[in-house]
Order: sequence, then structure tokens, then C-alpha cells
Amino acid sequence: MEKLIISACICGAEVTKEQNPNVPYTVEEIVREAKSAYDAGAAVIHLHVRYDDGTPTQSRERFQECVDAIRKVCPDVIIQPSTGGAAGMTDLERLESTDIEPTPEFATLDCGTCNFGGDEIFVNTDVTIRNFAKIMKEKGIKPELEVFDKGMIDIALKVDKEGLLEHPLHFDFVLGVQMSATVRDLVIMATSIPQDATWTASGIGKHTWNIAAATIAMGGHVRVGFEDNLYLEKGVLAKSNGELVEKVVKLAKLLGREVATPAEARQILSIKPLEK
Ligand code: KMH
Ligand code: ZN
Repeated sequence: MEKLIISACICGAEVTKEQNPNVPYTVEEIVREAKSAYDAGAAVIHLHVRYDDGTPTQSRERFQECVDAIRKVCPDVIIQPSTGGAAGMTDLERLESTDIEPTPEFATLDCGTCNFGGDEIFVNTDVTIRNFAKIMKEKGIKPELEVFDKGMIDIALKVDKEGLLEHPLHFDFVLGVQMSATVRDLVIMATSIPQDATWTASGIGKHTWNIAAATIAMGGHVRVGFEDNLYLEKGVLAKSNGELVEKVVKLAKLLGREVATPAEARQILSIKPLEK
């Protein structure tokens, strides 16, 4: 089976220090969390950034500062800026994270609108999705197609038919936000994408470990991190993103799957190797 790519979503836009004091806000904290995940075996860092008080931002300057600082301690890791940001941000604001130097290799492309808890709606209209896809294609950024339910896979495939995406496609199934998060759900998602596409999955909160284990067994790739889950196990807060990644590495070992380095992850994802 292909080696396992572990993506660490170290920060997110919604979780807070009140929920887990180890959630990073400052540049130093974000770097600390990225390094802990990388040292534990993460090949990809899915990146949101915050101001020091925890407010989520897509500020180009803040992204540049964080990416430069992460690069110093995780020289070859794949950094994947979020273009989702936080619910309520404008498209222009959200796209600032792709406007850094060097141009990101990888970034998220959210493929539909979804309920985000309470009154929050994460809006991605057909126009937004196509505009983001076009910009990423022009800039040579590989999109990770973020899908929160099966309908969003269908939207992504329509956008693909219009020629706005490069092949092979890569999906991230985020289960447990809008769609439920059972192994049946995972199988529906994994069997609804083109055969040559790669995929990552994440189960939110209490669904994290079942989805991670099933994904490893099915040949997909795993995303974990504070953005999706703050607990190492029921009632035990994770001390770092590294602890969450370590648990995935242990699961992979138990199930006989090797973990990919960043260079191997670039190969699996058809991202060109880092220039030396
Ligand atoms: N924070 C969510 C509203 C992404 O990174 O592209 C959007 C999100 C998806 O996290
Ligand atoms: Zn995100």
C-alpha cells in the first residue's frame, strides 16, 4: 500500500485556548506546534494563522511571517495555507494566504457551503469556488479539494469538467461537521472520486480515531490536529499537535503502513520536488 501522508491542522480558526491552552495563536506558538507535528511524522502542515489575541486572520503579512518562521525549523515540510479562513471572511481576504512568497505548493479549495454550528454558515458559492480554482491554477498551486459532504465531491467534479483543475485531483473529506462520520460515510466518499485521485480524511472531535484507523486501512491519508480535535483520548486534552500525530503514526505501525516523508508526500500528491 502507498505510504501514509499525515497532515497536521495545527491551529484552525475556531478553536480557542479556553478549550485547550495549547492551541497556538502567536507566531512562536504556531512554529512550536508545526515543529512538534513535523518531528512526529507530519509531512503536511495545514495552516491557519491568528493575531496574538487569537483572532483568526488571512493577512498576507501574518501568513508570510508564520510560513517563513516554520520553514526555518521544518525545512522540507509541505505548508498548505487555508483559503477557507473563518466563516464570514470575504473572498478577497481569504485569498491573501495564497499571495505570499514563494507561492504556496498546496492550498485548500473549499467546494461548497456548509453549516458550521450555531448560526455560522461557511459560504462558498459556485462563483467563489470557480474563482479560487482559476486563481490557484494560474499560480500553479495544487488545490486540496475540501469536501464536507458527498454533494461537494459532485461540485468539485463539475468544476473539474470545466477544466479548472489539474489532475490528479486530491480530496480532503472532513467528516462530522455537516455529514456524519461513520465508516460507511467514509466508504461512500472514497468510492465517489476518480480512480486516480488521492484522498485524505479527518473525523472531527470524537470521530477522529475511528476515521483515522479506517482511512489507514483503506489506503487514504490522514489529517489530525487541533483544528479538528483537541483530545488525545476521551477526557484527555492533547499537549501538542505532535501528540496527535504520534498517535496516527502508532496506528499506522499497528496496521502495517509506513509513513511518508515530505519528499515522498510530494511524489504521491504529484507536487514537484522542492528546489534545493
Ligand atoms: N474554518 C473553516 C470555516 C479550510 O481551511 O479551507 C474553513 C476551513 C476550511 O477551515
Ligand atoms: Zn482549515
